[in-house]
Amino acid sequence: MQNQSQDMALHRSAGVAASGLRCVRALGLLFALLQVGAVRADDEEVLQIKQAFDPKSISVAAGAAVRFVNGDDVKHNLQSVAPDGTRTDYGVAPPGQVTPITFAAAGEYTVVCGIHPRMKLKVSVHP
Ligand SMILES: [Cu+2]
Repeated sequence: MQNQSQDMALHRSAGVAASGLRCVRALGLLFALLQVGAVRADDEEVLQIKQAFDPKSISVAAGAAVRFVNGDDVKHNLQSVAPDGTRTDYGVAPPGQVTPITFAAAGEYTVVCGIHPRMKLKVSVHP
């Protein structure tokens, strides 16, 4: 009889431990999602993949930094063309390199690759 109640207590505590673990996992996932959200909000990321930008257009607030991640196995170049036509060259990025570009003023920018002429990204910078 005593053994039976001990077993019951053991089962109950195992159940509590399992649900506690599930709770911790859920919190971890929520935290990860919040972190992704935080990154997206003020630090947009664009992937250079298969000799294209992914996504092909983004919208960011003035002053936001966009991280360009070379996810290809070839070198890429980054040049931003401002609304007034001013071109800024950010050099050549080897595979895996992350290049941040800050868009200070509002307007429609284009980011291109000097090595692959078909690579184009539209950046709408809002105030
Ligand atoms: Cu390229």
